[in-house]
Amino acid sequence: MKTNKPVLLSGISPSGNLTIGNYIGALKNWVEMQEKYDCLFIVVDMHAITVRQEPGLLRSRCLSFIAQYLACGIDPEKSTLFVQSHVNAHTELAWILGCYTYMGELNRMTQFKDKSKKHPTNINAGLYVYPLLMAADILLYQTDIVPIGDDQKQHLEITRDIAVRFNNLHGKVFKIPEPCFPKIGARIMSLLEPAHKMDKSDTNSNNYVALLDEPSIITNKIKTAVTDSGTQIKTSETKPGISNLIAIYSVLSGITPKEVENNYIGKNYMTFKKDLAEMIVEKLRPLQNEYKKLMKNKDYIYEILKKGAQEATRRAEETLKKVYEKVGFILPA
Ligand code: ATP
Ligand code: LTN
Repeated sequence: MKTNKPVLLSGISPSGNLTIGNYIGALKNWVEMQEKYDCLFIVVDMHAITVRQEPGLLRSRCLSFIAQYLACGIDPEKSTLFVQSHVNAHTELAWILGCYTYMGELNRMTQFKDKSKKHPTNINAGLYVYPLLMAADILLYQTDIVPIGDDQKQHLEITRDIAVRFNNLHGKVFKIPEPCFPKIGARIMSLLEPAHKMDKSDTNSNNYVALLDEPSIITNKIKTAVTDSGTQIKTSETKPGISNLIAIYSVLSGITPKEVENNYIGKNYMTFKKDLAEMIVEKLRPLQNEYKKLMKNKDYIYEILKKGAQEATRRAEETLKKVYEKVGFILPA
């Protein structure tokens, strides 16, 4: 499936429930970029186990995430879709990259600090070296562009730093990837705590709208979402709650935040929230129907994953071989 198009790669970890934050920050853009780029999309199950997972649940969630990628519009004929643990080269390259990364660099990662606070009894080494595995995901495929939300900025920067360091020592082995952030919605905030980002592993499910939430649940969650004091439907730095809802409305309906504000001049929060909930329900309905159909045909999903892993392995091995040569390993005869 390798073409002359620039390579685009991104991944989501199969933890929690995919949310409209993941959709807006990642999936929606992936779907739109499939025409212009040679895309690889990964369910990064190895990243997921940096936080304790129940094995059976992880397995079914991984399959469910793939079905949700497909239901959102990822086309397996155009893009390579695969599960991280199916391609050995990711962990193999991650080890080598670790030998080209300083602890001081890893110590600066804010996601590590945040997750350590959230899971104080399980601050494991995997969580600490998480950025190395992400760097391997990206660098193995000579990736040009990585669409991500705002929270992943630092991980992309460290990937670039490691790649530049390796290339300076050994010659041009890795392409230096560029990040790509959505113009609106790079950071969708939590519904009840709009100072924090919407998080798919949040223990309080009222903080997010999941892609698979029932209509009545969506309506309820939007109804109880925190809005700020005042009555105006207007974006403002001092009003993170309503600003977040306007951003969600804007991206999902395809109109600008300004147009949303103009449509709601003189109307109250309740009317806005009712319309927003209806709009989300309608937007997610076709996706949910497609998801249900796909989950009835798991053989089809396994077939896509098999093809995806074969294609990804072939491409990843090319880079890994170059790396092995450069660092001085004897290649098997
Ligand atoms: P977890 O809570 O399980 O760590 P998460 O919701 O942060 O998960 P990730 O798997 O870390 O999700 O992210 C998948 C993709 O979705 C990334 O590109 C990330 O930047 C994007 N993303 C996650 N949350 C948001 C958000 N609230 N707004 C915009 N983009 C987001
Ligand atoms: N760390 C990312 C998920 C991720 C990723 C990647 C994103 C793992 N590997 C490669 C882009 C490219 C996150 O969103 N938590």
